[in-house]
Amino acid sequence: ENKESSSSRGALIVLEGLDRCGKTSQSGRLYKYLDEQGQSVESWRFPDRNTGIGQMISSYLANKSQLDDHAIHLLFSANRWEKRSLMEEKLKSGTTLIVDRYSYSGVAFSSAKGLDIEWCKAPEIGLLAPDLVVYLDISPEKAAERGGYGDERYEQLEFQKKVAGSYLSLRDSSWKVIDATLSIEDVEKKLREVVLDCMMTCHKGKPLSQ
Ligand code: DGP
Ligand code: NA
Ligand code: NA
Repeated sequence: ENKESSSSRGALIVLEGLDRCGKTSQSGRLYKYLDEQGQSVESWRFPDRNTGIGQMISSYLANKSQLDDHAIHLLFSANRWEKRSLMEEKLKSGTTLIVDRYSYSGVAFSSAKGLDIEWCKAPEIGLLAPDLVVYLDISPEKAAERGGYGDERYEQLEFQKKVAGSYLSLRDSSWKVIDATLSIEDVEKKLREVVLDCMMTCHKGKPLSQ
């Protein structure tokens, strides 16, 4: 393999967590920080609601359309697949991607509905493997107290409790877990630490994998 290109590629950094855990503001802050450091970095999110598939997902989440649980699961997955080649291109050209939700959301949310977990994982196989997964940890009860909760289909306490359980069973020792109930600044600081550590050490020399 070509050592040079694998050591100069960007890092694939994924943020996961329950709704209202603060992922979106933290990915914005992290993006701004890395960008100001002169890094080549982009902030992405899934679902990407801008594509045709993304618009179907968005309409489903807003309760404007109904879909079979398996069908919506596959649409979420397809939404990641349609961005895969661009993702690979960006990473290979040296751009670090901060991605707000990825395959773990797919598996956690759909298996929380009762779908078989192995069935949920299958369509994610072959997507690019993250270099770092950061889980912003908050209890479903605390998340529910935060503003804006309840606007979309999945933002309900009982369902989020199930999602939390699914995430717990998906987590492995490589995930970095940050207490999302700390102040915004403290979460930001801890996030920077794990991300800089990954960018300086863990993804260096490691080829992109699936
Ligand atoms: P967000 O834009 O991050 O608020 O995500 C929208 C909602 O969709 C949120 O409740 C999490 C959920 N979600 C994200 N990705 C997936 C997925 O792949 N499958 C399912 N079932 N739900 C997902
Ligand atoms: Na949300
Ligand atoms: Na689903």
